[in-house]
Amino acid sequence: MRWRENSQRKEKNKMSYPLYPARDIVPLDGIWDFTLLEGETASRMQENAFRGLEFSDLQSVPGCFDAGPRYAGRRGIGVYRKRFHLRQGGRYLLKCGGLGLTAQIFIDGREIESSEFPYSAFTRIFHLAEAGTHEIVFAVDNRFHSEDNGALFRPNYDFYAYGGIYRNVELQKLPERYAIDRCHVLTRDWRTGKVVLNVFLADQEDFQGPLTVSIAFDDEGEGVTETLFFHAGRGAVSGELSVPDFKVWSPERPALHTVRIRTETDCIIERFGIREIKTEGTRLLLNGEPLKLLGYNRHESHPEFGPALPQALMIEDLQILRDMHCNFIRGCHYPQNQDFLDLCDQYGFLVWEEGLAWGNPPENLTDSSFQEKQIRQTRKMIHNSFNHPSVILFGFLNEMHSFDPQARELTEKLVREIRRLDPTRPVTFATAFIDDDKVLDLLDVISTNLYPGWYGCGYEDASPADKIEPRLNEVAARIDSGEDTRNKPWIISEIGAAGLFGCHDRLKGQWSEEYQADYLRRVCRYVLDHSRVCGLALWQFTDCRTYSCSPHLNRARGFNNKGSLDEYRRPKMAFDAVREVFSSWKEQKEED
Ligand code: ADA
Repeated sequence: MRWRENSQRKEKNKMSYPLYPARDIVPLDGIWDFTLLEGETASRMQENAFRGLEFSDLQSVPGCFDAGPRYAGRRGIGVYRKRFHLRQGGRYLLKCGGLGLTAQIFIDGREIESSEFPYSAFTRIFHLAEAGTHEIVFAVDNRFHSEDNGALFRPNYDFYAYGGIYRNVELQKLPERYAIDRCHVLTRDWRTGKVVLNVFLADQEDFQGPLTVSIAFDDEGEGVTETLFFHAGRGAVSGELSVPDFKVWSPERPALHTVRIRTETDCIIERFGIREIKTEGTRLLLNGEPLKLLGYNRHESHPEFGPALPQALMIEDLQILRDMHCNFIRGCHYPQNQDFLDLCDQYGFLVWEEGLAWGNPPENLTDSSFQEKQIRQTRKMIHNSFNHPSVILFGFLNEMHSFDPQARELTEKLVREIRRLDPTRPVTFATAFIDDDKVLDLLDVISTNLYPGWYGCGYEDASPADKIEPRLNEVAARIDSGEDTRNKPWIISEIGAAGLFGCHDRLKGQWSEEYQADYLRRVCRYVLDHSRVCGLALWQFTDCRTYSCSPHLNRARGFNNKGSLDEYRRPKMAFDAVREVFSSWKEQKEED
C-alpha cells in the first residue's frame, strides 16, 4: 500500500522521538477539567465513578496540581478530564511521558490502565468502536501509601512528591496489524558506522518474524527493502546495516541520524547517535577517548511547575550548564523526561539515568513487590531511552542500604536485567556506604556520594571544609585497595554543601554562599588534579523543594539548598566558583 505520509503530521507530534508520521495523532496537552477528591477517598476509583462529579476547576497538562497555591500541600486524588474527538473508531495507543505519584486511566468510564511508576513514560493500546466524541480521565493519586513496601515513591525521599501529569499525553491511531512500538539502534562499530536495528512490534509479543520492512536513513528517498529476522535474546526482529555517510556522535560534535522503518501498515522515525561507551580499567572511554565527566545532579524541579518543566526551562538549564563548562548530568533520582534527553542528545551532554529510589532499607529491597516494580521500571527506562546517545550510564537504587547483605539480591537482579536489555552501557549506582558496601563487585563503575565538611562535623571542626581532601584521599585509597573496585572507573556522584541564596558571611559560616563557593571550589580542584576520578556530579544544580524536616535532615525553608543556583535559576557565588575552575581547566587543556 503506497504511503500517504503527511509531513505536517510530524508537526502535530508533540512528543519527542520517535515519530509516527503515518498515524493520526490526537495531542491531549492543554487545559483539562479538574477536581480534587480528598479525605477518606478510596485508594482506587471504581469505573464510572466520575458520573455526576462536579469538575469545579481547570488544570494544564503537563502540570502538577499541587505546585500552585490553591492545592499546595493537599493530598488526595486529582481527577483530570478531557473530551476529544475521533474521526474513526479502531485501535488506539495512549502515550504518556510520565506522571506522579500513581494513576488510573479511564476512557468513557472504562479503566484502560493504572500506572504505579512515577516519572516513567508508558503506553497502552485500547479499542474504541465508534468515531465521535469521547472522554478520557486520569485519576492521579499524590498520596503516599507507606504501608505498601512496594511503593516506589516513599515519604522520606529528599525531594517533594508532586501530584500531576508531569509530561506530554497523546493518542495515536494504530493500524489493525504490525504496529511498530520502537526500533532500538545499537552501534555495532562506531568506526564503520555499522548498526543493529532491533524492531519491537506494539501488539504481537509472540511475533516470531521474519518481517519485511523498508529502511531509510536520514530521510533518504524510498529506502531499501530488508527482511528482519527474530532474535530470541532481544525479543525483537533484527538486522545489521551500515549508515551511509555516517557521522560519529560526541559531546564536541553531537551528530544525530534518523532511521525510518516502514512495515506494510505502519511507519516509525527514530533518532540516534553512533558512538561507543565502555570502561577500560579505571577509565571511561567514549569512542576510544578517556572521559572526564564534569557536572551536576539535576532534579526536574521548579517552584511553579514541580517536575512538569516547560521545554523553555529545560533549554535554559542546559544553556546554563554549558556556560559553566559542564559536560555531565546525573538525572537524579528517576527516569528522565524524554524531551530533555532529546535536548541532551542535541547539545552533546553526557547523562546518567536511573530508576526512582532513595535510601531504601532492606524492608523495601527484600519486598517482592518492590523488587518487581524496580525491575519493571528499569525495563521501561531502558526501552524508552535506548536510542539517546547522551545516556552513557544506567543506574538504580540511589543510596540504598548496600552495607546490608540483604541488598545483594535485588542489585544482582537489576544489574543482570540492565545487561540483558542493553549490553552497550556500563552499569552503576550511587553508594553512600563506600567503606562497607557489599555489592560493588557487581558494578562496572564505582560511584560514591560523599559530604565531608557538611554532614558529621563536630564543634572540634573549626573549618569543616578542611575535611574534604583528607576524606577524598581516604576514599581513593579504599577504592584502589579493593579487589572489587581497584580496576574500575570512579565517579564522585554526589558531593556538596548548602548555601542560602543571599546569605553572606565574611567568616564563611555554614549556610553562607561564601562557605558553599569555597567548598565547591576545593572539590572541583581536587577532581581536576586527580586523574583517578573520572567523573564528578556536584550536588546539586539548583535548590529544590523537599520537606520542612525529613526524618533525619533539617531543610531550611523546606528546600534542599545545595544548588549552585537557587530554585528560580538565580546564580549563587558557587555558580561563579565552579564556572571559573572548570573554565580555567578547559583553557589549560586546550593550551596543552
Ligand atoms: C543524598 C541524596 C540526595 C540528597 C543529598 C543531600 O546523597 O542522594 O538526594 O538528599 O543526600 O542533600 O543530603
